[in-house]
Amino acid sequence: MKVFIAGIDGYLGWALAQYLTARGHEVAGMDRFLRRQWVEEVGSYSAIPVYSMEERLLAFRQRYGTPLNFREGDLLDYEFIRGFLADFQPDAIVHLGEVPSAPYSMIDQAHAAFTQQNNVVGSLNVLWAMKEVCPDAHLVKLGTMGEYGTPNIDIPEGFFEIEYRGRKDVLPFPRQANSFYHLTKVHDSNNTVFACKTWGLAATDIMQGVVFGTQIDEMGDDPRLLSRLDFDQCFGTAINRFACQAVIGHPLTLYGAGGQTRGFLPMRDSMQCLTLAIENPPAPGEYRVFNQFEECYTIEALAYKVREAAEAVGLETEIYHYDNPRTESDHHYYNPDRQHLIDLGYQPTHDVVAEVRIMLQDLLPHKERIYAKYDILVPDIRWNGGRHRSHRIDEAVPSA
Ligand code: USQ
Repeated sequence: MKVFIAGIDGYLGWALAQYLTARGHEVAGMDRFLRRQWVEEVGSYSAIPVYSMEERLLAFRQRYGTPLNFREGDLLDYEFIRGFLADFQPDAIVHLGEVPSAPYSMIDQAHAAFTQQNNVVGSLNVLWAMKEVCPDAHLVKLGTMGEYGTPNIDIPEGFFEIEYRGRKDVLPFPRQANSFYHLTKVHDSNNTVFACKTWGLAATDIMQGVVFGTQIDEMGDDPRLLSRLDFDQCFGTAINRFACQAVIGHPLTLYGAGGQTRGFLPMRDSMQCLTLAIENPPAPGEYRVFNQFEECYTIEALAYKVREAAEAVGLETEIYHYDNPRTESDHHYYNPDRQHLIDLGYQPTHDVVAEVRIMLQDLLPHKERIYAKYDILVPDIRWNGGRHRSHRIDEAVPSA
């Protein structure tokens, strides 16, 4: 199949380009390298060095024996995205080209406005370009489990049957996103539903949980093919941050009580799931939703798993609770479905500790590089405005 990836230079995009090419798909992609700039803006860099796109493209051609069809450009530049899609005529478009960070969107008005403009208008441009130049393509749109928030009832995959005042209907499950970033994904979902209904486009909206991991097997040992791995408060997701903290002996930063429960999945499972969605497209006009995660854990349980993996490679790790910079519930019910991907053959990896051990081994050679950013690991971006650094709210959690 011909697969177009928006955001191909990012954490997932670069890995997906390789995963798909290794399976015989023809891949094209675009990026404006904004992720590199945002991470620099918040005072950090990737723990694993990221090579220039020229070097990445060369390594790609050497490993896979085929060039990657890449163009630099912005989804906000409508003529650019329309022209690229018109030329490439993809069977599937995987849209990963958004700001992925809740804290970044909460820094101040300018960052909230930028995140909403970039994500919502960029996605709208993809929908319009599809309608105009490749209406038969399948859009695989990266949403987030965070669209649903943490309701006190089970979370279905996108829709649920509801009875109200004696009448029944199947309606979108309520969205209760908890940051201006997560809200962009809700707005994207609404626009995508509308485009499918009105123009007959086909789309899969992926409600993805929190991804972690440094590599997929396809990357081999060429450092130019590795994905980035962020650990700052904005672009580092929880387990990735914990693994980097463990490597340099920084206490793991649990926000609040640590009872926040989320669905998590290793990068290799994310690749498997996105590929299943691509290879099993919906019918024209269909909008479907996949909840995409391996298993649900509390953040505290994950911190213990990271500590267990760290101890196995000889690293002593402490876990501290910090006052939560986010406004979120840290004890709540959480029971989302994830049947659609299982029905398509998704086989979860199931071993978080083993995956974290691989991460630690990949990160240890970059210990000095991570250590140089020791001072930025405690968060200071607060959901209620302003910035001040979180403080410890208890003594270290004792050894299990
Ligand atoms: N957390 C900590 N300590 C940390 C970092 C995070 O306790 O050092 C807590 C947060 O308070 C939160 C949970 O861990 O309760 C998850 O935080 P996160 O930063 O790993 O993930 P989140 O902000 O929710 O966003 C990430 C991705 C985003 C994606 C989302 C999926 O950055 O793009 O949409 O995961 S989900 O969380 O299911 O909405």
